Amino acid sequence: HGLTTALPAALERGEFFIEYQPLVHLGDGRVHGAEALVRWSHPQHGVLGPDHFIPLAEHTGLIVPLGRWVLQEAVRQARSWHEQADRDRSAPPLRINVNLSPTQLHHPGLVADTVDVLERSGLPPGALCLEVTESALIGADEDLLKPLRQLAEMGVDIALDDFGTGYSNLANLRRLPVSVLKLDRSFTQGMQQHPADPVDRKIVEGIVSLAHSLELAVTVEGVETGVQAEQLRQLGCDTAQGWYYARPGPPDRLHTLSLADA
Ligand code: G
Ligand code: G
Ligand code: MN
Ligand code: NA
Repeated sequence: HGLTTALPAALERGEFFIEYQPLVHLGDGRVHGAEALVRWSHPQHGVLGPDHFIPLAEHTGLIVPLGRWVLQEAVRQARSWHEQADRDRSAPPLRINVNLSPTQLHHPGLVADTVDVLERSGLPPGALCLEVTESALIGADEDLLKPLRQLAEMGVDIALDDFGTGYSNLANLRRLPVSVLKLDRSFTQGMQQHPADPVDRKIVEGIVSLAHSLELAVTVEGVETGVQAEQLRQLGCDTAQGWYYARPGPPDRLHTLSLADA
């Protein structure tokens, strides 16, 4: 594959950039934070989404330096939002979500790199949320969980991404150092009609009730309409993300959005 050999050079040439998609509180629509989503501005192919190069980067190991770059860049951006909010005495400080792939999870430098990035930026650990897919943690042993546990003890939030697609044992949740469930967008799709599909309703109700009893927050993904947002709010979901609020975009927009609701 031609892209394989191009990846390390692309990282060196600074061809990657990050778009930010807001997360909002379902209760009042205030901006809660943003998810960092990496893109590659390819000199011939134009802007490529993560599906075009993350699997390759995983396969070749480049995901480790690339992931470190994303973390550093996103954390620095979040720190700059915090500084703006301080200056404007406005909106509460925004939080930043960063995706971790399975290879990064297995990499021995994860905790040290994260601590280093946080310390150099001055962002409080509590403002960072690392997203790990549910499938990456299925059957995870203590060795794999230990770094996540260490990060959680420092105050970093760990979110279970694409939750509900991985067939994980719900009782297993108790064992994981996670504080957020990100409900997969297939559940959101089931909320398009009003009233929603009764089975989807029951499932979301059950997940929310279990999550809250374990003191986990629930974020819903892929919200595209007000009907979905309202039904998910009524079911007790805490925060939401999706095109209804905003598409992924440049970082400057986030601060403006959060000022607008201050
Ligand atoms: O917008 P979207 O096409 O950005 O994202 C597609 C997928 O790519 C999502 O599943 C998302 O979790 C993943 N992704 C986006 N950015 C990153 C990143 O920085 N690291 C990793 N590992 N995955 C990412
Ligand atoms: O990490 P994760 O798999 O959750 O990445 C989020 C993915 O979902 C990205 O590809 C992002 O562009 C996409 N996305 C974000 N909002 C919406 C939405 O409202 N609808 C759909 N179909 N996709 C979305
Ligand atoms: Mn994600
Ligand atoms: Na997801």
